[in-house]
Formats: sequence, C-alpha cells, structure tokens
Amino acid sequence: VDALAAQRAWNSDKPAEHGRKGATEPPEGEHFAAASAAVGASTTSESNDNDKLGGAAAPGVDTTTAPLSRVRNDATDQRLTTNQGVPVGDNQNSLKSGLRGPTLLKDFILREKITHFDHERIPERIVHARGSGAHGYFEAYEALTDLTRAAPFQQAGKVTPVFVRFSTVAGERGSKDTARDVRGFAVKFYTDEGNWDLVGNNIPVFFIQDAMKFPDLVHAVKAEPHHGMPQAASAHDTFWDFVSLMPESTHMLTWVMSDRGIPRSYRMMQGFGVHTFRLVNAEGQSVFCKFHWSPKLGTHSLVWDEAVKISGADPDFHRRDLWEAIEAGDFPEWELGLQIFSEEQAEAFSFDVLDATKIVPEELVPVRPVGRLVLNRNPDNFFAETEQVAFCTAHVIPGIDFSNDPLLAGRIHSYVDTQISRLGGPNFHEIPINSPIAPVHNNQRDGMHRQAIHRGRVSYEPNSLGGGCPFQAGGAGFVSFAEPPQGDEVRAKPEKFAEHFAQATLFYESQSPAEQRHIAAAFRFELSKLTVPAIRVRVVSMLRNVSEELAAQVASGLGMPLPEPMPRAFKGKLTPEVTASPTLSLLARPGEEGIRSRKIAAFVHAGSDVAALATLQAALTGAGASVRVVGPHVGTLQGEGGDIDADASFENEPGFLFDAIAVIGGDQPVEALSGDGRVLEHLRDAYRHGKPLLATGMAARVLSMAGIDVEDDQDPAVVIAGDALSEEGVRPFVEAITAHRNFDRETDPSLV
Ligand code: HDE
Repeated sequence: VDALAAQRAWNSDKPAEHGRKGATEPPEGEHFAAASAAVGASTTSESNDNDKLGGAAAPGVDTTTAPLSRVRNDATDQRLTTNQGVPVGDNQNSLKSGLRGPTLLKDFILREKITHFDHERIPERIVHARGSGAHGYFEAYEALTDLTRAAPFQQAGKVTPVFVRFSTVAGERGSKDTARDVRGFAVKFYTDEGNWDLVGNNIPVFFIQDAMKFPDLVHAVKAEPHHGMPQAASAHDTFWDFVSLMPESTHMLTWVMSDRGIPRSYRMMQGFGVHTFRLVNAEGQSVFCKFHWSPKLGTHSLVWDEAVKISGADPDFHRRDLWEAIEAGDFPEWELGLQIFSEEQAEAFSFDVLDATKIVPEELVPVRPVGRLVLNRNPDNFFAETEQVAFCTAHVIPGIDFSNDPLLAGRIHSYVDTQISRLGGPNFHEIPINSPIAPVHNNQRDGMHRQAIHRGRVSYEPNSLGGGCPFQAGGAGFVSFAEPPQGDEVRAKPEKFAEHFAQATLFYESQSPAEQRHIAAAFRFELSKLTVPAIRVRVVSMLRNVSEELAAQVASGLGMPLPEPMPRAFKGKLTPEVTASPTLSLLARPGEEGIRSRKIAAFVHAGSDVAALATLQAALTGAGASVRVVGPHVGTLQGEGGDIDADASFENEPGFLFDAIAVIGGDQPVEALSGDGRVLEHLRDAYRHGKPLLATGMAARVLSMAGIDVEDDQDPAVVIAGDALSEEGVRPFVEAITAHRNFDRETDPSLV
C-alpha cells in the first residue's frame, strides 16, 4: 500500500491513463476474479498489480471514459490563455502602434505563440519514423514462475497494460504505409516491476549479424544522400549494393521480398522479438527464449500492384485501418508464444542462436502460447503518445535478460542514446507515455525538462541523512544472469555465423506456389530499378545459393544470363534439422475470425436493387465485416425499389481499398455501371489482386465487360448470384472473403 501511495504521489493518475474506471474495484470478468484473488494474498508490488487490473479493460469495459489524467488537457468550457495561464482577449490581431503602424516587440502574446510554433517539431526517428500506436493490455494464460520471475507471467489471468507502436523502417515520418518494408512491432509493458519493452519486427530475422554494420545498412536503404530519393523504398542501387556484398542478409531478403513486406494490416501480421533472449526464474536458473506474436485475424498481405495503388489513394492505409478498427470496437488481438530451449539444446543446433539472421524453426522447438495482447484504446494525441513513446531494448525487468547476440548488444546502447537527442534530454522517462506505473526512486537528478520535484537534501547513496533510502533491493531487484566469461577479446564471429543460405532455402521452399511467385516478382521489380547492372548480377548469384528455381526466374525476368553462384563463406558441413516448415507460409495462419473487420464495397448505381443491397449488408455486417456503399457520387441514388444512400464514390474510395467488391445490379441492363470506366478498372484491379467478387442481377454483365470470365466454375471467388439475392446466395462470397484471396487465378503478367 505504501508503494502504491508513493506511486500516486509520483504520478497520481497513471492508472487513469491506462483506462481505469474510476472505482478501485476491478471490473467484472473471469480472469479478473482469478487475478484479484491472487492479489488478496499480496505483496506491495501486487497491490500495484491490483491497481493495474482496474486499468486494464475487460471485454466490454469502456476505457475511454476513464478519469482524466493530470496531463490530459480538455479545453471544453475553458477560456483561451497564454502558457502562463494569462487570459487572452484577442487571438486575431497583433499589437500595433496605430492601426497601420508597426507591430510592437512587447506583444508577448504574439511572440509566445509564434515562438512555440517555431519549435513544434522534434527530430523524427532515424529508422521507424513512420508509425501508429494504440493502448491495450496483455493477459497471461498461466503462471510461468518455473521459467521466469517476470511480472506479467506470475499469475494466470494477470493483466499488464501495454502501449504498442507499429512502423515501417525506411520511410520518413510522413511517408506511405504500404511501402515494401519490414514492419516494427514494439510493445511497452507497464509492469509492476518497471517497464519492459519488447521491440520487435514482423519478420523474425534481420539483415545483419553485428551492430557494427547497422549504420551502414541504414545509410544504404534510406534515400540516397545526393538527391534524397527514393522515399520509403528499397528498390535502389545503394541498398542492393550493400546487401549483395553482405550475404548474411540473404535470408532476411527472402522474407522482405515475400508478401510479409506488404501486410494487409498491422492487425494481420505476426511479431517477433528476433533475438534470443533469456528467461530467468526466482532461483536464478535461465532458459533461452524467442518471442512470437500471432494475430487472431490471421496473417494476410496485399499484392504489389495493390500496395502501389493504395499508397496513392490512401497513404495512411495502415494507420487508418488500426484506428478505425479500435474505434469500431473490433479490438485486434495477438497471442504471445514462447519458444523455450536450453543452452545445451542450442549448442547442438546446426545454426547459432546468437545469430539474428537465423530462426529456430517451430518444428524444432514448438511455440508455446502463454498469453494474449489486446489493443482496445486509441491514443488521445498522436504527438504526446505515439510520437513521444520511447522504446528501448535496454528496458528489461527482473526475469528477462539478454543473450550475447552481438546485434542485440548494439541495440541495448542505441535506443536510450537516440532518445536523448530525439526527445531532448535524459529525462524522457518522465514524459507521461514513457513513465512507468512502478514507482521510480533513485539519486539521478536534474537535466533538461526535469518534472519530478525531489524532496530532501540527499541525492547520494550510501547515506545516513535519508535513512539510507532509496535502498538497494538486493535479490528482489534486477539480477543479471551470471553468464560465465567466453574467452579472449576478439573482433570476430562464431563459426556457424558464416553459413548464410540454408534458412533462406528453407523459407523459400516452405512457401505456397503463389507466395513463391510473388517473391520472384518482388526481386525482379526491385532489381529492375537498379542503374548498375553489376549489382543485379551479384544478387542473382547470391540467389543461386538459395534456390536455382528462384534465381532462374529472377534472371529471366531481368533478361540476363544466370551468373555463377556466389562463393560460399562456410566450407564445412551443417545438416539442417528441418527441411520443410509449413508454418513459414502466411497461409498457415488463416485466422479464427472469418470476415470480421474486413472492408467490402457494394458498387451501386441508379437502378441497383435495394432489396439485394439490404440482404448483402445484413449478411456481411452480421458476420462482422463493414460495408461501404460506393456509387458514382455520394448521396442519394434512385434504386430499384427505393432510394439508395451512397456513402462513398468511385473517385473518393477506389475499389482497391477494399477486401472484396459486390456489384449490385437490377432487372434492367446496367449501362450506367458498365459504361463507367472507373468501375471496370476497379473490378479488373480486384480480379487481378485475387479478391472476391459478387454480382447480382444484371451486374454479371459488368464483370464480363471488365474481361472477367463469369462462367469460370474453377474460381470460387467470383460469385454470380441470381436476381433475388438471398442470405444463402451471399454465403460463397463470405467463404471467399474468409479465404482472403484466390491466387489460383493469377497469371504473370496479368491477363485481365
Ligand atoms: Fe531498431 N532502432 N535497431 N531494430 N527498431 C530504432 O530507436 C537499432 C533492430 C526496431 O516504434 C531506433 O527509438 C540498432 C532490430 C523497432 O519507436 C534506434 C540496431 C529490430 C523500432 C534503433 C537495430 C529493431 C526501432 C530509432 C542493430 C527488430 C521502432 C528510433 C544493432 C528486433 C520503435 C528509436 C518505435 C527503432 C537502433 C536493429 C526494431 C536508432 C542499432 C533487429 C520496432 O535506436
């Protein structure tokens, strides 16, 4: 209770910020009951936990009306003031000497306003500048006390508030969301033992093995320094020059060129901690651990032509998708899985677990589900929360520790360091979104933008004047795992780091045929953008060590002969334990939620059948999808059987922004639709992108006019419904949307 009181004094309404519902009672709900029973038998740290339980939203609990935090600012019914609280009478005119005279230097109101404005921007993140975040909670399925003393895993049902930020890597802060790129997946757990940041990506491996190469990698992939192009794209000479000289990047390249590089939604991608971490239990025993996030909505991606078009029509595609889903109450959810293995097991693997360019295949070490992450609240303010949130791999808590991965070592330094210039000083931990729920007491003092007012005369330890406080926590504090020394100081790498291709082969060969085609096409596209042919040759020579088939396809797509394979750095023999890993295909995770939260367009025109539209809307929204009625213009159209209210138009919401399109015909010929070039173009796009299509009544003709074979019985995702659309008639459409795309209709180049 003391700790709780201290925490309140420090930041009295942090729990409120995490959605606490006013009262001290936790909300109803099965897992809360279990957890609060545990809290009954409690220590001080668990009383913090109790506090957080109130802060985490149970399903159905509204967190948005939580009491306002001290730092939240609401101007409702308030008068305008300066930053000093001085009421401002006139916000239109500067102070002048005479109506037509000069503005006066003593106009402190004007000067304060302009000065503040002049300093509104802060430096963007050097990487991952473009991103979107949300609040939520993590709930443990079971106690993992045998493995770790980490606070979030101490009881079944324990709830820990989180803030999550997703991002692209290469583009600037205002760049498009649908670039081909890695996606960041950073989770800040506000635990009762301090903040733990799991700063991961949507791809489980990385380009390089040693932090020493990170600035080179980033300089190579970002816009080229002489002309500042291209924005948010890896398809340029410097990137491919660098990676083709760094064969350790091969495995990661196959992932980035796969459909994982263009996710359909942040809500539909996996996340990975990438490095091998350690879990440490209360006895100081440690196991190695890899972290996996798996989306409940399944893993789904865009196709390249679609991603390119979306980036023009809606550069905020992923940001909007996340925001709208949470606003609509469609809270995205991921399951956290752990791969646990011992040091002895790791030593026997054919790859080195300290090498971030390698995965531990799930067939070798299964993924154990241990909890779920739910995002249920949008930030109040993008800058204050999403922009100022500072993730740091160095932020670990008792029970979580590092491995000796040399890439991770550089990160432990980099993230804290970068915040000092990005957020303007060493006190960034006091910015509300970054400040822990756990109380903070130490003898660090002063610095730019200090918020805390430390009381008393003691800011050193040991002391007697402060009663020895704050005192060392001893074994109850963070204890680094006692790793035995490894040998001489050397600038070198372990032997197995030199094997660069086996897992790239595993990845490529574990993909479905459509995914393999997309990988080849992505290499072809990226390399076709290069101006220096020698770089293409180097990349294709690298690919010959991955797959002869892939190398041949890329070479033929670039109109070049197959070069000799790149000489291999590793000359020894390593026998991979796993030669096929179906879980590496996106198709392995179709999701459990059917068409929930998918976006479907109903194309209408004057004469469209009102009853068919209503049936379609009822069936799709009943299954949790959202339907936009898209017409030649927004507003009222005269349909068959009544008025139709179009809420989007062919020009403001082009068809490629949707997961599927239904064309609502009538019993009259549908010239208005088939004569509209935009409609035909959107239908062709949807068909080409593998998306489900449905046509009612005479609308089948519109599909035919777009060049789509409506007689093709082999394509379950082209649904031709009769005149009177029934709920039964919508079912095959729903099934096709559940399956996401029909890539069997794909040809390269596209015939439609
Ligand atoms: Fe990062 N990375 N990184 N990174 N990273 C940053 O930190 C860095 C790496 C990742 O939403 C920066 O606060 C180094 C791997 C994410 O705010 C910076 C190395 C993985 C985010 C930095 C890596 C990541 C960052 C820039 C190699 C996946 C965005 C701004 C040694 C496991 C977090 C910032 C957010 C951001 C350094 C490699 C993920 C410069 C030195 C591997 C998700 O500190």
